[in-house]
Amino acid sequence: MIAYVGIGANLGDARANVLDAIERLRALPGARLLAASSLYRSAPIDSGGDDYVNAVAALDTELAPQALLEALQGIEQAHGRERPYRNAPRTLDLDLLLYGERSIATATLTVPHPRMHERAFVLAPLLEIAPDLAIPGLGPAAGFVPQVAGQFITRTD
Ligand code: PH2
Ligand code: MG
Ligand code: MG
Repeated sequence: MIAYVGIGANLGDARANVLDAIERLRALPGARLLAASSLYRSAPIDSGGDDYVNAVAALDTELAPQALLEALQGIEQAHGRERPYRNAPRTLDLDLLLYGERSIATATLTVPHPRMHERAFVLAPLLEIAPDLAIPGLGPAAGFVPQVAGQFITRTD
């Protein structure tokens, strides 16, 4: 199954944290890293603190969605992720954006990520590595770009 993972950080050395997360995804048992986007700097959306560093990775994985989620949470924990309040600044956030064409709604996991199409910090890196991608139930991801044109984001490398 092809899964897409959103990566974000705005606490500590955010750039180093995102690069390390990509390496940990590359090393993840049961998954193969197919692509990683460039790094982007983006203004916080519904969140305080510094600008974020964001990226998106594509994985080919045998892991079931819940197992993949737990693996992502393990990488967050390795970076000392704390959750003092919703959308608090974070050393590392890994969000399961898409899992194949599946729609998933459990107590712990909603896929597609419910706000991904409203966020330039997801769409820009996602479209860099998967320009023709469709979001299940919503249609082509590229179609949502005009609606996020007001959100500050810039590619950094
Ligand atoms: N993540 C959030 C909330 N707001 N803003 C930016 N720019 N980048 C993020 O990764 C981000 C956010 C919740 O996870
Ligand atoms: Mg998030
Ligand atoms: Mg998250």
